[in-house]
Amino acid sequence: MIQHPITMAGPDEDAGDPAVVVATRPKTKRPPLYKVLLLNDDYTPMEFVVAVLERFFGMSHAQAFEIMLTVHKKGLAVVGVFSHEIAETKVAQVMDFARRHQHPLQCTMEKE
Ligand code: TYC
Repeated sequence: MIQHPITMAGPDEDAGDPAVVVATRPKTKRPPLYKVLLLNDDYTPMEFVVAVLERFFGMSHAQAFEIMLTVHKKGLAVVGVFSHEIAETKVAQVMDFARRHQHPLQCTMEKE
């Protein structure tokens, strides 16, 4: 590497020099968010899906019914957006609740 003899510093020439201050940007990257998706199937009763949305996603009965119908018609819907840890917990809660009631309901998450 060619350096101008007057203006450029050699390797680590400024190291520890109290007069050299380098500006830094405090880069606070927001943590990624995850969509929780509910998938349609032919067997899980509509009322069960409504109950899931009320219980685990804090929806009103009307809201839950509306989202359930969207999943039923479109095949899937986003039912919430959360941090990785919360999304993982929601998915586990839904999958466990469905399994315990012997319904094939599927719930997954994906990075937004
Ligand atoms: N398709 C189901 C039925 O007709 C209802 C259903 C809705 C199932 C949403 C799953 O995520 C779901 N009984």
